[in-house]
Amino acid sequence: MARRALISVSDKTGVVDFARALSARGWELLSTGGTHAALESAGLRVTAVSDVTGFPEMLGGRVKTLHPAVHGGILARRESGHLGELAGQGFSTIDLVCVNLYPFRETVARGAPDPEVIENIDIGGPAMIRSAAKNHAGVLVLVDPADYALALQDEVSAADRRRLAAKAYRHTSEYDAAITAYLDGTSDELPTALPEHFSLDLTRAAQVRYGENPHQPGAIYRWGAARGPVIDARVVAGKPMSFNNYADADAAWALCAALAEQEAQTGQVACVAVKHANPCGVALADDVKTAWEHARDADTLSVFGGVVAVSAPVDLGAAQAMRGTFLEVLIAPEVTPEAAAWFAEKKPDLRVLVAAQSRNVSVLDVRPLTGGFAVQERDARPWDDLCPETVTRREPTPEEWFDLRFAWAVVKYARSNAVVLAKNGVTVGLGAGAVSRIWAAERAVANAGEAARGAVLASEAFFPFDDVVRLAASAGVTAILQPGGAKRDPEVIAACNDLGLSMVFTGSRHFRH
Ligand code: 93A
Repeated sequence: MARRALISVSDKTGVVDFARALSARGWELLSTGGTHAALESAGLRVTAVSDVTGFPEMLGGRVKTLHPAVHGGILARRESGHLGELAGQGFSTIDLVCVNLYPFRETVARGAPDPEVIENIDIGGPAMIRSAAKNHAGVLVLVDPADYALALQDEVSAADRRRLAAKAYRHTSEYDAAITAYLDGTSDELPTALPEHFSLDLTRAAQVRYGENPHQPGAIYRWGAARGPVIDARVVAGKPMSFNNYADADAAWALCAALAEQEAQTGQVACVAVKHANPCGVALADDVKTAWEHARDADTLSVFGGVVAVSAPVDLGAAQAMRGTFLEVLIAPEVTPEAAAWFAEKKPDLRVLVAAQSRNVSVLDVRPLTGGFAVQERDARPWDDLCPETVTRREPTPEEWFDLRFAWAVVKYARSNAVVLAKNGVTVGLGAGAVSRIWAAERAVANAGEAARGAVLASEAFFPFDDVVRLAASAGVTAILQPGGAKRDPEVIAACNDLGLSMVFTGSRHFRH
């Protein structure tokens, strides 16, 4: 007897081709109303599920496949006892279940009224998926068109069947999690709530020689079909990318993208130098060459061996300005052929990457834990989301406001505790990854030296004491930005007022541990 495939899909993409391929391999096709119509109109021979169950679809489609002829056919163990029982009822086995569910999340996302959302809770689909996944020893379960090709093979291994079953349960549990969030009313307050189960659908995106150190194996992976500016960058010159190069280039490019609005405001371009995942020099200037020179000069020591991102095309002049500095990676939206040729000849080790200017890539931030990992949505909160409020008698000047916003963007990309000093769109001092806030501030002030005079200061988290204010004032800093929210805020504000500084509270903390 022909093997039977039950196909019931809301999203009909690719289903006709798949059904045709199954049919050509001798499978009998069973299908629910809409899918049946789609397959039949493509010229395929399909049996309606209602002919299998002997019942019409009812309650406006709420009951289509919820019938022993369907679930018995899926759930029967492929052994004489169950098969005999099935035959006794006049039922036959179903050997493949291909289902995608009512578009519940999409219906919620477009703000549909409640009755429509409720109607889009799929009952029969998940039931079939779960039945088929339980009986994966005898049934193939497909919830993802990417697996259609696998199902067309003559033999699908037991390991693949089990993998498909796990994927199926993950799929239905994510679906249930979305329904739960909607009914709990949490979807509005927590639009970014992460699902209870992730699809760990990873593919190797690049091979690296080793991990952070030569004795650690490493590799670069991609989440699902996600594209990333660095993972997918074009390498136009230089050696192969290393594990650390990927990490630093990603950090540099992300910060560069975060400065886009301020660039647009002033018609400037950005240059970001990163060392060990922390920015060490960041500058906005009229052209790439000047931006690079300012970013370099912000900390000529640390930029050695750094990774540099720029927001505009690199021409020969800009390339030549990098002559005297040893850099690991340069990443830009474009590199002119002359500049690429110059790099290849004069700096053959420098990896030169051309990346797409994807601005709002939503990314997950993953931290390793022994035996698992912690995951969160990356902190991509834009400036426009904040309500910055001056809490001192003195208001920042327009120039200080510009620099405060710039320093805020930079400090978000530095490891906590972090303090950034900036002046005229250039960082002049940076303290990052310090275990106490005052140490981060001391580092930044020492780094800046005389340049701290007239600079602004940004901190990614609040000040527990007024010590940072006093240090900043003695170095010549004139305005400070921080989230606020500490117990001693009144003392901190009073210190600013005494010393003639402006202070802005953003209300938003940006830890990066
Ligand atoms: O309303 S349901 O929960 N009741 C069912 O018995 C049932 N069986 C399949 N929804 C049901 N389905 C779903 O119908 C499938 O999960 C699929 O998403 C959709 C396909 O419907 P059609 O083939 O009519 O377009």
